[in-house]
Amino acid sequence: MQQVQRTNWHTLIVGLGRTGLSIARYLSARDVPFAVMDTRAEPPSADTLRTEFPNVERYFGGLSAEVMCTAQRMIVSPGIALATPDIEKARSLGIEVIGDIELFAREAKAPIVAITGSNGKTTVTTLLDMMAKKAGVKVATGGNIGLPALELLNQRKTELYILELSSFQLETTDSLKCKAACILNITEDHLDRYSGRIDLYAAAKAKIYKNCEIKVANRDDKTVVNLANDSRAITFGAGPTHNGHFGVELAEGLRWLVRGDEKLLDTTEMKVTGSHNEVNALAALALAEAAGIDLEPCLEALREFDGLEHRTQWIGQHNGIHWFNDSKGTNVGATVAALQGLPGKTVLLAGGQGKNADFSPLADVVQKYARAVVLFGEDAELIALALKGDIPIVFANDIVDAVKQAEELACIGDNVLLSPACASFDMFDNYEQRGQIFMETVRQEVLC
Ligand code: UMA
Ligand code: ADP
Repeated sequence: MQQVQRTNWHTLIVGLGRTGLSIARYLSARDVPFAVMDTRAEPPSADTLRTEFPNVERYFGGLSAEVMCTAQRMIVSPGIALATPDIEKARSLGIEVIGDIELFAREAKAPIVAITGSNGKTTVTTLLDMMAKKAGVKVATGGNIGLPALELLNQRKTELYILELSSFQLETTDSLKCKAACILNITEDHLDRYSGRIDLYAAAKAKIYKNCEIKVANRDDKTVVNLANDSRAITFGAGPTHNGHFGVELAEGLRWLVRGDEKLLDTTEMKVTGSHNEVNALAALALAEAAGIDLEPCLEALREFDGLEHRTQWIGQHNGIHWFNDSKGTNVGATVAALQGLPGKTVLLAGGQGKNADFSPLADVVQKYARAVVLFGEDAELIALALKGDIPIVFANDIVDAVKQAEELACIGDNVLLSPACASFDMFDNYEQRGQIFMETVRQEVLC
C-alpha cells in the first residue's frame, strides 16, 4: 500500500473492474481529477488505466481508510459492499459515497426504464430493448448487462435508456427518477453480502421505485407487491387479470398473453418456453406500454426472441434425452423456475457456491419434476441435506463426471438440465465458462 499524499484529486474511484474504468473515463472527460483504489494488487482494468491515464494516483492491493478519508467523495463499484468497514468509516465522516448509476442518473437527459429482480432481469431487459428497436425508438441499453451505464451517455440522440440494475448498483443510487421501473421478483440471492438478511437485499431493490413515474410489479410476488405499494402500478402475473394489467389466460385450448381481457399473443407463437418466460414477456410488455412503445412491434419481438445463452438453452438430444444449459441459474429461485418450465422428468445437475442460501425451496420441485439429482462443488452436501423423498442423489467430481452420471440416470423422454442454483466461482471463472464447458462436454461425450 502506498503512502497517502493526496495531491490534486478529490474524487476517489473504489474498484477498478469494468465499472471503475467507465467511471475513470467519465470523470476524465469532464476534467474531474480522481484517484483509484482496489483491494486487488492487479485489478482487471489496471493495464488500461495505466495506458489511458498514466498520471492518475493508484492505490492497489488493499483499501485504505486513511486515503479514503482524504477524499471529498468516493464512487464505489458494485462488487464492493457499502458495509465494508473502511467505507463505513469514510461515510461516517460525511464523505459522499455513491455509485456509477447515481452519476448516470444525475446526467441522463432521456427517459429511463429500469429493471431489477432476483431472476429474469437480462431476459426482460433484452426483450424490452428488442421491442423498442422494432418500434423505431433510439435506445441505449446496459447497466448490469452489456455496457456499464456511464458508457451509454456517449451514445448520441438517445430517446430511451433501458437499464438492468442489480441490488449492488441500487445500494449506491438515490437520484434515479425512472419513467417506468420494474421489480420482477425477490427470492434469496447474494445473502453473503447482506448478512443473511433478505430484508436488506429487498430494501436495496426497492430503491428502483423511488421517484419513479410508473411502477411495474409482479402481482404473484408478495414482497414485490408490498414494495410497490401503489394502486396505480401496472401489474403482471401468471394468471388471468383485469383491465390494464397483464396476465395469462386459457382460451380455445391455448394459453394467451393478455392485457385485461384483450388477447395479445398465443404463447405457442413464442420460441422460448416455460411459464417464467411468459411472465418475462408480460413484464416487458408492461414496461413497453409504460414507456409509450407501440404494441404491435412488441408482439413481433416476442415472436422472434429465441432466448439467451446459458438460460435454459437447448443443446441437443440423443437417444430421446434432451440436454439443457441453464448455467445462469445461479440461485435457488432460478433453478425452481427452470425445473418447472421443462416438460416431463428432468435429471438436475446442481452445485457450486450457495452464497448462504436456504436450499429447502428446491425440495418440493425436485420431488415433483426430477428423475435424479447430480451434485457437485463446494455446497453439494448442503443441497443434498435440503432435498427430501426418494429421488436418487449422486455426487460428481467435475462436469465431465456429472454429465456421464446424468446420462446413466436419464430415461427416454427425459431432460438433463444444468441449473446449479449456485455461483460458479469455486470451480470456474464465471457462469459463462461453466455453461461453455458443460455444453462442450455434452457435445463431445453425448451428442457425438
Ligand atoms: N472486487 C474486489 N476488490 C475490489 C473491487 C472488486 O475484490 O476492490 C471484486 C468484487 O468482489 C467482485 C469483482 O471484483 O467479485 C467484480 O467487482 P466490480 O465491482 O469491479 O465489477 P465490474 O467489473 O465493475 O462489473 C460490475 C458488475 N459486477 C458485479 O456487480 C459483481 C457486472 O455485473 C456489470 O456487468 C458491470 O459492473 C457493468 O455494470 C455482473 C454480475 O455478476 C454481470 N452482477 C451480479 C449479478 O448479476 O448477480 C450483481
Ligand atoms: P438475471 O439477469 O436476473 O440473472 P436471466 O434473465 O439471466 O436473469 O435469467 C437467469 C435464470 O433465471 C434463467 O436461467 C432461469 O433459470 C431463471 N429465470 C428467468 N426468468 C425468470 C423469472 N421470471 N422467474 C424466475 N426465474 C427466472
